[in-house]
Amino acid sequence: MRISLIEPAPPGFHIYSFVKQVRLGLPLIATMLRDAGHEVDVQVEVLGEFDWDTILASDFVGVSTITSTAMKAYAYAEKARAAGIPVAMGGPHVTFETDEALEFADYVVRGEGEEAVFELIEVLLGTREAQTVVGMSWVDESGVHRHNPSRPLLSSLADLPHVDLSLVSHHEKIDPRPILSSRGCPHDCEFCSVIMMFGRRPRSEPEDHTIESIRQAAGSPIFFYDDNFILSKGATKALLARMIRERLRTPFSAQIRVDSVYKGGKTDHELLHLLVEAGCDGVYLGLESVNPETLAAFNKRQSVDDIVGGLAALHSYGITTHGMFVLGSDADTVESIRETVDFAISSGISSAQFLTLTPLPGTRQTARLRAEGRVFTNNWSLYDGLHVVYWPRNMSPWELQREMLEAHRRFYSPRRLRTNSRQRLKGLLITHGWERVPENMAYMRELRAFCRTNDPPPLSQEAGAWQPAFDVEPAFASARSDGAGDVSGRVEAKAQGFPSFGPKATGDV
Ligand code: B12
Ligand code: SF4
Repeated sequence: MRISLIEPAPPGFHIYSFVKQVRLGLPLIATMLRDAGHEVDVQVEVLGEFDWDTILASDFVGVSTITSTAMKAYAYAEKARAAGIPVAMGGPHVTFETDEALEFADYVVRGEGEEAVFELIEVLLGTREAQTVVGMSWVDESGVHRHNPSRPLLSSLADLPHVDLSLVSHHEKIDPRPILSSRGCPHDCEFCSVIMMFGRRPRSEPEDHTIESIRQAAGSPIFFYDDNFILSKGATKALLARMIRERLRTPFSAQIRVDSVYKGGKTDHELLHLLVEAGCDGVYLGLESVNPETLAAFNKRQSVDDIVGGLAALHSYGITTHGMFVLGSDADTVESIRETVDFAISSGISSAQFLTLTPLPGTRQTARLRAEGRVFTNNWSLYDGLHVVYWPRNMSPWELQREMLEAHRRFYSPRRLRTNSRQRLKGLLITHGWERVPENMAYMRELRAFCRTNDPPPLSQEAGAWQPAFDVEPAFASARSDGAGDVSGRVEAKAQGFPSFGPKATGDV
């Protein structure tokens, strides 16, 4: 079969607008399909414009999406479908918003797609019945949405091939080189969609496999995509020691929990030493907040002492830190947000993102906020952490929006440019630039007006009583209609008034 797999770029200007990265699901599936004899290409919009001639000459199109790219993904799915090509969608958004996605695609693969995609191809070739593909949802001849039972997670990652990034158009732009050595995380943060998608029983690939991927990177900088690179200290230490032993020292960055290097007053010097010796030059830390009540509300199981001690330990070994903060928990006030920003400024972290809490589909937190009637728009293009889309408990959405922007303004103030000037200049340009983009200015005007004319939903609402508040939903029509482009008015219409969140037959992957 001739197959095109595509991933849309996030709409608008974003703190990640200059990051040239791909999610690895499509390149991995492409590698497997190519090895099985299919002709496959992967197109990722952040790397370059789509080649629609190639896409529309395919026998099958697969579209991958997260929430912030969903509106574009739907538009692209419609475009391919209008050309008579069968379309399947996959990724964390459509796994949990399956009925919505089936309005634009013929098939939705929920959860992990490595096995399901081969069975789907058999369906397309007419050798298999759609209802036998576990983990797939589809539209039957009479237009009814059918949801097959969920597919269990892959029991092991050992049999997966090395991802061949050369299948991705413009792959030479990808920097740093991504490696994913594990899936899932044993923790249980309330806002996290990773555990809903990839599970709480972490699965790591065999060490040999990771070592081979590092070898293939041939000294190019690496970014480990693992949601939690230090899942098991023993295994991570063994991997790092082997990198050093086999002279595979290479600059790399990874996402870790700050309490991996410092917990309860104890610093893990051995781990820090190995990280540095193996080439680790930066870590991404989900610090979230220094408000202990926020950490507890998120079920983060990380103390402020862990944050302070962990940062000091990392900095003492010369490892740079990117702090990822989430503003707007039910325990947050304007004051506690400002304290978190004060902390970020004084803590010595090199770069930071202060994103607003975002009710991503599939999480416990989202179910709760929706049930409480606090999510006021389903314009997914706004779900990038830079737009407030729900009612916080102790402030208005407008106040939270203002605090988020002010947090970036303060962290990336021109006065602080002296220290780590390259990183800070980039941050300053992005965060100050964001507020000057016309569509963002229009969004902020609309949000402000919305907060002036609407009261927060009563706190007493029972869980399960969620009703979409269409009467108060602002259209945000001016914001982010760019994703729909010239493709379909239906997608734009969706951005302005989504249908209700019906009961989901899916979401239990
Ligand atoms: C790398 C990464 C990034 C990179 C690049 C992302 C990019 N190009 O979009 C950077 C750092 C830029 C980034 C930024 C952001 N990210 Co990010 N990121 C990731 C990360 C860590 C790894 C992605 C990956 O390779 N996964 C592993 C592969 C194997 O999974 P996969 O690609 O989803 O594919 C599998 C299935 O989904 C399925 N599948 C997927 N597509 C398709 C298509 C078809 C046809 C089929 C059959 C199957 C299928 O099969 C695949 C194999 O099993 C994930 C976490 C995670 N574990 O996935 C978060 C994640 C994708 N990011 C997330 C978010 C929210 C963001 C941000 C919006 C905000 C933020 N928190 O910072 C920003 C902005 C990104 C944007 N583009 O809008 C969320 C998305 C959740 C959601 N519902 O939207 C995730 C899941 C993490 C989380 N917090 O929950 N991110
Ligand atoms: S530690 Fe990170 S990956 Fe694990 S559940 Fe919490 S937010 Fe998700």
